[in-house]
Amino acid sequence: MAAKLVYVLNGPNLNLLGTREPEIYGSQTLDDIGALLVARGEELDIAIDMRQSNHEGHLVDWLHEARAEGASAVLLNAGAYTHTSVALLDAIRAIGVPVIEVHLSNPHTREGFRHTSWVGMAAKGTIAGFGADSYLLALEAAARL
Ligand code: CA2
Repeated sequence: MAAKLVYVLNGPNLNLLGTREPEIYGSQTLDDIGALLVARGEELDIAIDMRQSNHEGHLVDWLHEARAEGASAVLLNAGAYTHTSVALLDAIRAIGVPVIEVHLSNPHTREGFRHTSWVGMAAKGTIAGFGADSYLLALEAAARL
């Protein structure tokens, strides 16, 4: 059994990764990124539990579950809910597990509505703009917490 457990939660439309808009989000699928995380997790002695949902409430439930399961950190790419969801902000504050906000793109170089992050108001930190590597860099950060 691995020494640590890290949840990797992905929000709406990220199931489409690798199929559309590769100029913004890259050509790797979410499964490709999951495989990279599992491989790096093995080296770091971290088990990865990665999920995606298009439904806000699922993400809230999974944040609660991360706490119940004793996860040491959560990597969260909440997709567009990043910019709208007080429910995710409240959940992150409630669970007491460090959440690392992850984005493939850099929202600050994009439309103004992406410059506000409710997730970021409660996150331990944010890694954005490095494509699939954002997830791997966030896992490195989680390993050092
Ligand atoms: O850059 C990121 O990771 C985002 O979280 C992606 C979200 C966007 O709303 C955030 O502002 C930044 C959008 C995810 C949509 O994913 C797609 C993937 C492939 C094709 C179309 C959408």
